[in-house]
Amino acid sequence: MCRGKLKSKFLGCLVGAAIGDGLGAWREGKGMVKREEIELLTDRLEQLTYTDDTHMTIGVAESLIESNGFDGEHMAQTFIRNYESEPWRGYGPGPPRIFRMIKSGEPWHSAANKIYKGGSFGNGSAMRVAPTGLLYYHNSTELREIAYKSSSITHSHELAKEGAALQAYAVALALNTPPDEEIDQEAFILKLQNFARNQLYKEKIASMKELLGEQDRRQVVAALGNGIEAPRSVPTAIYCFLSHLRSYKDCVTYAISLGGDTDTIASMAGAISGAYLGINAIPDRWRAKLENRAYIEALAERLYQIATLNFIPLQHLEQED
Ligand code: F2R
Ligand code: MG
Ligand code: MG
Repeated sequence: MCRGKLKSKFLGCLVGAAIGDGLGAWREGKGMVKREEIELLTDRLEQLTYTDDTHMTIGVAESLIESNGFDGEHMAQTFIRNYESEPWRGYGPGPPRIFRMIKSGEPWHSAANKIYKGGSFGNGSAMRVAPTGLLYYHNSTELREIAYKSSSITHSHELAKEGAALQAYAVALALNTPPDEEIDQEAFILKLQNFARNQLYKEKIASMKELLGEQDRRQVVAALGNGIEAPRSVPTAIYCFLSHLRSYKDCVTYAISLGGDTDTIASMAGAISGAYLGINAIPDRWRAKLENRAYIEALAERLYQIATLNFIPLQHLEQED
């Protein structure tokens, strides 16, 4: 893959995640909706304002860039700084409580154990993990380790950490496949199966395979979920991508049509689709409406520079075409 294509995929991933969030935010917590209605809604919106999903994704990217890799204290302080400057972004209940604990002196690596039983298994750490999938796209061991650690700042439950790692891994798999190369859905699912360590996720991934080609969206929601919990949204987002491989627009529109946690599922699906197809696959009229687009693109470019400076595998080095 040439450098230009790889950079386009980094941009597609972060911009794709933010647009999925901004579009999906209008249907969060609501039921299923026809795809035509989503099209009408997107035409009416003047600006795509993003929510906590993108706000925290920006925080992960900023911290990975400023620290040249993962630094837990730095990332926690970045989340706190961003939250305090824009607390109205629609955060889940858990993270603000954790931010207050850390500000009161609780270490970043233990605060998250103090909420819920066994820590949170909400999807808040998977929804923000795309920059980790980008930066560690060449090393799945490191990718898992950093996904777990970055999750544990706010979401220390095994299901949240595993959900974040799976989402990051899906981003990396998509990034590693040239956009003009067909993704083999079954091979992609097998890689996810081999990567997953948790039984519930293994079962959900097995369901994905059975659902490919399913026309009834109710069956998809019944099997995979559309909720705020990581195991009821991460597999759904990956499925939205796998069932709409060739179109970013169809992937994100389908994700929103499933109802439930639509900003988050569309954001995670959009991150994977953008990482596969690249920035030019995202409709211009959507890109033009995205709030803070120049900054999000600048973060993606910086991640690209760091990731490729540190590592470009030989098979990725090809002449520009
Ligand atoms: N907060 C929202 N949406 C609500 C409305 C927003 C509105 N439009 C507005 O503008 O105000 N969306 C965002 O939150 C989700 C991510 O949440 P996160 O960060 O995971 O939060 P939390 O609190 O950690 O977990 C979410 C819920 O999951 C349940 N839960 C988690 N762990 C649990 C455990 N161990 N036991 C029992 N339940 C557990 C709880 O109900 C948590 O509240 C995204 O959708 C984002 O878009
Ligand atoms: Mg949100
Ligand atoms: Mg949400």
